[in-house]
Formats: sequence, C-alpha cells, structure tokens
Amino acid sequence: MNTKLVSFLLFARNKKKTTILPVILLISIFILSACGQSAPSVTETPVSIFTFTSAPPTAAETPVPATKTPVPATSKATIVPIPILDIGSTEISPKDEMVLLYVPQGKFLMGSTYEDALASTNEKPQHSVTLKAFWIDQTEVTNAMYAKCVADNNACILPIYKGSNTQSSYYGNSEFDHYPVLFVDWDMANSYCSWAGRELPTEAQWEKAASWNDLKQEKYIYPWGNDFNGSIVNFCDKNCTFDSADKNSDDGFADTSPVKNYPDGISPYGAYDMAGNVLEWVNDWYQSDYYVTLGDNTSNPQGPASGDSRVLRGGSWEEFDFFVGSASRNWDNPTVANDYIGFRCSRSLP
Ligand SMILES: [Ca+2]
Ligand SMILES: [Ca+2]
Repeated sequence: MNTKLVSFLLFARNKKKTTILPVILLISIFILSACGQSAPSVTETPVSIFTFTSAPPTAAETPVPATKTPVPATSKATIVPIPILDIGSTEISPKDEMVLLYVPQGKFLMGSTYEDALASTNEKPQHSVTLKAFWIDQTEVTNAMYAKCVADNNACILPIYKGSNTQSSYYGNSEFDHYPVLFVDWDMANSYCSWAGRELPTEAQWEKAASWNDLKQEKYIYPWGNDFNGSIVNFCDKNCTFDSADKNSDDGFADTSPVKNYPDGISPYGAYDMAGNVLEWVNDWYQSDYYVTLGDNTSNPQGPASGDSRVLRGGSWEEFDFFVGSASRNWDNPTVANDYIGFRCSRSLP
C-alpha cells in the first residue's frame, strides 16, 4: 500500500458518514488505477454502494418531486367491511332526514292473551308472527318533514287544516316544526311514504317495532315494559281538558308534543311515541276478528284483502292509558283527517 492510499484512508476515517462514500469511490479509482485498469467514467452506471446510505441528499442530488405518489406499505387490496345490520343499526333517509331503525327478521308475539281481562276482544288471541327484516321510522312524521314533500312539486297535498286542537297556527309555524303532522287522511299518509321511498308499516310490523324485546324474546304491554308510567307518554293526563283525564299523571302536554320528547318511553328497537302523541295510520284494512281467522305461526301478514276502515295504532294525546297499549287496535274510515291522527313509515327488506 503506497503512501497516497494510506493518506486517503486516514482522511476517510475522520470524516462524517456523508463524506465516506465519495472517499470510497476515490479509493476504488485509486486502486483500479494502480492495477492498471481504467477508472469508471462518469457516464457509467453507478454501483449500488451509492444507494444504501440514509444520509440526506446533497444539493447536487436530484430532488424527489413533491408530487411523487407514495408507495403503499402493502400491495394488498383495500378491504371495505360490509356492515352487518342488527338491532341498533340506523340509516337516514335522504328525502326527509328521518332516522330509520333496523328491526331484524324473526318471530314475535302479536296481540293479547285470552287471560288478559283488560284487553279488547279484537286483539285476541295472541299469536306468533314471523316477519322479514324491515326499517321503521324512529319518530312520527313531523310538520317539517311533511312540508318537504309538499315543497317537492306538490308530491303531497297540504294538511286539510293547519291548526291543532289548541293551536290555530300549527302546520307551517316553525314553533311546531318538530311536532307530528296532523289532518292527514290515509291516502295522504300513503302518498308521503311513497314519496319518501318507504311505505306505511303493516299492522304486524308496527306492533313488533312497538313492543317486542328481541333480546329477551319478550312481549311488552307498552313500548318500555309492562307497567304504565304516565310521565313518559303523551296521553290524556292532568293537562288534558276531558273529564276522563288521568289527574294523577303529568306528561306536560294538553295537545301534541314534539317527537322524541320522551326518551324513557321508547320501544326496545328505539322508536319514539309508539304509545300516545298521535294515533298512527298503518297499511292494513281493519277486521275485528282478523287474528282469529289468521291463526298461529303465520309469516308477513298483510291484513284483510279489503275493508271499510284502516287500522290505527298506539293511542294519542286524547286517550286513556288503556288505549296506548301496543296491542290496542283502533280504526277509522281512510278519508278521516283530524287533530289526533298522524303516521310513520317503514321500509321492508327483501
Ligand atoms: Ca298529554
Ligand atoms: Ca304515536
């Protein structure tokens, strides 16, 4: 080893990492020159020794373009999880921003038992019904929601009267935007649900969403359980002006109440006001002995083929506790529109 080479090595040992590589190159050139070989020209392909260093680039190096696409850490395709629908799953309608609650498929108990002395004959016998999965509206359809349908090229006609029982200005008054729409007959309710991409629930869908505890496989008398509680449902309480009002209960309202006003009164699936506030149109024709003719262990019943009245469910602000039970059946001519009838929609799944 000649003295020039020794000098280079001593020089290189004292340099920082950033200078070692050029030094090694110079050494290589020196050795190759000493061996009588020609040094690599600057146009030759650089050897790999220049690529493993993690040193910061010098000003002379070509900068990496800022827009360079980063190389993904893995070449595996991105896996998009498929949501699994279950109790608690929700979606929001793009038409009216209604929150929809998922009700899984399965069997439930509908109606009241013969042993229930307080129950009406038309809700007996209790029978098992199996339903496909469906979505149910979280709340009754509100004035503001209904107004969206009216504003959409009159896809819905205006409520027949714009007042309520105690208010001369109700529909169209922003103070009551989030109260249930009133003065809609069955056809108007049906039209609204069609506009929203949904339909009126069947009587069976309505009752399952109102009163079936899927996790416990238990039928409730009221959405929240089996014991009446006059402070978590808008019925004819002490504020109600009728002689028959329950003077021992206070729900805070003599007329309709805002939807979602009673979070402690929701059904096991999370639906509000399935008891009280407004009676709700459902899809089925009414037939008093329908349950008797239907029998037990049926699937997706659609109600009688025809009739004179449509079924109404859940009781209202003007009724006693007796009629806000989830199995209670009411009915009226489909052309009726008044201050205690509203509706909600559902959407069946295949
Ligand atoms: Ca009330
Ligand atoms: Ca209701």
